[in-house]
Amino acid sequence: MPVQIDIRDGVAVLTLNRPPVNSFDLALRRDLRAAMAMVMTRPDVEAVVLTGGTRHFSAGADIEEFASGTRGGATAVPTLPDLIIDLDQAAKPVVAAIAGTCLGGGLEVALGCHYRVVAANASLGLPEVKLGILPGAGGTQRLPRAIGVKAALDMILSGMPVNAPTAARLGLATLSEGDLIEDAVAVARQAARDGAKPRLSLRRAELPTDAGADWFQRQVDGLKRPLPAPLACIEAVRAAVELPFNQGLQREFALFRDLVVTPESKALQYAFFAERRAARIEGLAPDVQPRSVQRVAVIGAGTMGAGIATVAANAGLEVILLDRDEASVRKGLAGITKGYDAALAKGRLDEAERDRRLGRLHTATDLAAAAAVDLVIEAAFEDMGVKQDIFRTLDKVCGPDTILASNTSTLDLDAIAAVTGRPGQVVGLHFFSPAPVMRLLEVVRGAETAPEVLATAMALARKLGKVGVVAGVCNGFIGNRMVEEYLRQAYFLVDEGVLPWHVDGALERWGMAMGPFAMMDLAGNDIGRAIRAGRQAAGDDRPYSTFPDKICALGRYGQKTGKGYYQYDPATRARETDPEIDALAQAHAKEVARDLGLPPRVIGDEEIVARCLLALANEGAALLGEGIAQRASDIDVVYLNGYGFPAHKGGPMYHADSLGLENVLRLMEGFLDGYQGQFWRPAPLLWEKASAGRRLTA
Ligand code: 3H9
Repeated sequence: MPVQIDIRDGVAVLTLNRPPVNSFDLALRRDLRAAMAMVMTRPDVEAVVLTGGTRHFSAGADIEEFASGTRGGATAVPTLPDLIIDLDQAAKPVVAAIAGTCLGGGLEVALGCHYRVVAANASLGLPEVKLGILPGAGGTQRLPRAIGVKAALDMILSGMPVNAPTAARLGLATLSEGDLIEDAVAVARQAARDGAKPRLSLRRAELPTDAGADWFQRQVDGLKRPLPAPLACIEAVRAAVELPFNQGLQREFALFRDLVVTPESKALQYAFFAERRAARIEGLAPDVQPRSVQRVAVIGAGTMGAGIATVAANAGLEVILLDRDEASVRKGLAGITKGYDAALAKGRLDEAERDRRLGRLHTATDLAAAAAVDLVIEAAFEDMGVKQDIFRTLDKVCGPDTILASNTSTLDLDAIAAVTGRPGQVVGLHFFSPAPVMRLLEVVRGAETAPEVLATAMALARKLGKVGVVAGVCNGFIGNRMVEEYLRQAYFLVDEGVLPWHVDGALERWGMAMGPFAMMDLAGNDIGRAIRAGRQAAGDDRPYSTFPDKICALGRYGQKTGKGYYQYDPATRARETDPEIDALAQAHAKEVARDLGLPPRVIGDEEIVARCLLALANEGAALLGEGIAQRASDIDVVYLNGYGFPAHKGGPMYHADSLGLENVLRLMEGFLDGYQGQFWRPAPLLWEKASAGRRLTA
């Protein structure tokens, strides 16, 4: 049964039992309504405790229902708001006993209860804004009444959960010191004795007197991006302050219904499920189990290696950080310690936790130190010879069950695996920089990678808090192979007279976190040059703009040298346009125009965005067709988590689908006659799907 009922000496304990996460689908809503009606009429029940087990009180409304329309959907009766009104209006006291996640509609249910008691592992939040919606079951009306308007809007706009001590400090819940259910039952009994049923719906939501009349407008002005969901969140909380409770509820639900069908929300809902789908490995036999990974060695104590070691230590793994000499490992460890100290200073970490993490980090200068680990992650210099040497040695010194992983971003994993006697135990783990921050982890499956090893790598990604995406072997795997085409177009645009800041501006206005030139300044223009040189050496003779090499020749490698396509404030790293770059770009475009006889032409934002993004989608379709990615949505997950693609646009493949593949083909056909038009031949899969009237992401 979705709701289990246990009557304990006058208190009915209702346990939500809808695996995996107690999301409030229609079945759970109906069953909870029936259970509530039943216990309200039973004379031997004087109060109710509502709980959800130890891991998930509830993950909120069932997101899958949003897409399924009215019948059986989020608006089918009883709706979540209906159910919460039942709880609020219940004649007997209702206590929410919360352990684990209590999110979205789950927290709204708890807010509808008269009391809330939380276990130490509780995490409470209203993440709806991340799905492009707002809390539509009273959250925007009750939370401000529970913890004040400012704190409530903060939680609603950030979508970030609070932990149990914070919830207690905010006055959202009482912290259970012992057994959660026993404590909640005690609260319920006391309330029954007192006849107390404090209802948030009867409280007022007021702004503090010092907030000022234009407080809500300032919240709107302060939004990073005025997307529909955050705007509606502010409007709904304003209604909590300005309208009677019931009218506020109606306003909120009307806003919810409008939001749930916006393109932004649909893209965000898609992204939510795409991320979960990415965890599944196609064709994996059900009996394949991941191995346990407790001890890892990281080879290379540079920025990437130290970052990976940090991620592993943070996740509770024992780590050996290895490099050729003492000075290098000491430098790596010092960097890690500095990072922890900075987190400590910002209050993100306490001293005990920092010391625990540092205690898991060990250093060594001999690869033999990796003999007994479960997994080695090589993050040495990006050079095939260097990597093959390391793998040859590792193969000799490591135990037969040790998995050998490479963090290569472009090199042929199979050629690395081939120098070992255990190619089945070799896998790619391509972290993105900075490793502790970036969520993406490309898990590269070599031709011989054993299913168990792949499953272990994906399980490890989850343990490390990363989003693992399986990729096949090719130059650049999923993300960097596609970005090459994106950058190619960006540089071609400069060839045609568009200034770098204009290209970046157009894409950033469209929603990218960073335009391609700012991105390369961050990654290092010398790194880009080395990758291009590697490709050319491997026989890639496709045309490329000479502009980036000209910039590199000036030593303008990007942020690390203070200058790249922009100039950077040494203290703040704030970027500024540089007249020198404008002049260079103009001179470069003149040269190209003269050499190729190009007619002058004005290129606007629309074309810039279309060319850069469709180059991504076309290459994505190519690699999907080749089987490098398992599914189109995995490609989107890569771009959303590794390349600053805006989540509310769903990813490059979803974006192409949103435009309509026929329109995409039409646009590409238009570019075919333009400058370097040969790059606009549609990938066979794109052509196929468009012709069949299908989508890439279906
Ligand atoms: C809302 O509440 C709206 C209301 O305000 C108004 C209504 C009128 N629905 O993430 P996991 C599935 S909006 C449906 O791997 P974890 C998920 O797809 C909701 N399905 O586990 C996966 O399925 P599968 C606001 C859901 O332990 C499985 O559960 N709430 C939902 O790493 C396991 O998920 C949120 O935004 C859902 N709500 O993390 C919270 N949640 O196995 C969304 C999960 O088939 N959820 N599933 O792939 C989460 O953040 C995480 O899932 C959670 C667990 C932290 C709960």
